[in-house]
Amino acid sequence: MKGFSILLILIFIFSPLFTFSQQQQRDISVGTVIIEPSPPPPPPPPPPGGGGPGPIVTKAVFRGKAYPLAFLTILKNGEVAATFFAKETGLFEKELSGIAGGTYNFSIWAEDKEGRKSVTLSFTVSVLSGMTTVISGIFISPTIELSPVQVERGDPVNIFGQVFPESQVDIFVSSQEIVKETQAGPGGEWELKLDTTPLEIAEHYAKARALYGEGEQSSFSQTLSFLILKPGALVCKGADLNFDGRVNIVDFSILLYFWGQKTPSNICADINFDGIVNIIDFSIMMYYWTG
Ligand SMILES: [Ca+2]
Ligand SMILES: [Ca+2]
Repeated sequence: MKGFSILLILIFIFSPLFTFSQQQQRDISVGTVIIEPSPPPPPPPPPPGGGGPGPIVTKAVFRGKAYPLAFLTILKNGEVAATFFAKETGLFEKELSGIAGGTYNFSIWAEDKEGRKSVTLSFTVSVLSGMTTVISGIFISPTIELSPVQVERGDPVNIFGQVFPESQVDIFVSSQEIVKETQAGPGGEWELKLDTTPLEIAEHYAKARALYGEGEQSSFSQTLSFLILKPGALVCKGADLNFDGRVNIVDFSILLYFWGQKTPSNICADINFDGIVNIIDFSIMMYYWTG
């Protein structure tokens, strides 16, 4: 959201570029500072009953990039104002009519074909009475998923999701700053097989951002966490140190054998993988005790 705020500020900086055409149409670009050309204005509605001025129509038009056939939701002041699907190209356009002039807080998010959600973009727009306000350049953030969410160091974590087709996707991994890049396919799917060898044994986070064309940039995706475990850790079965399905005196005797050892040769004896076999491992064992 921070990046998005900066972009909104940029929009204000670039506000002289907004076109206030003679055809009562106003264009606002959201998500990037690219001002898209406005389509020709629709012909004026035929006057009812012939003669007299037509009704004053106030409209907001939302236009931008999501994923092929993404399911989009627009909120107006926190309430659902429209739901619709993006085109197969990933582009979308939605017109909200029947709204009064005024300042609105609009939000928009997308759900991809797997039900994963983008982050929600929110922006405040002044809709002028009797005009069509076009909010263009909306670039919905990528969706993101991790699999598996815990691995032994050295095993890959697949990071994937959906985005506007053919976008470049930058993946940011923290707490160690690692930035990887991948390219989305024609269907908008993107994937990165992250090599976890350089990562510390700890919890890490991943998020993604998309770039398209010349400088169009989405906001960040949701941030997801994953856990890097010591190699061999996933082989262990918690407090069941001899893998017989029970936690009992046999496991306790194994624990005692390695008691006080740092990095024990039986890595499973260090049940919580904190580097030492001690009272904490014992209390975990008591918790899972089956007798
Ligand atoms: Ca056992
Ligand atoms: Ca321990």
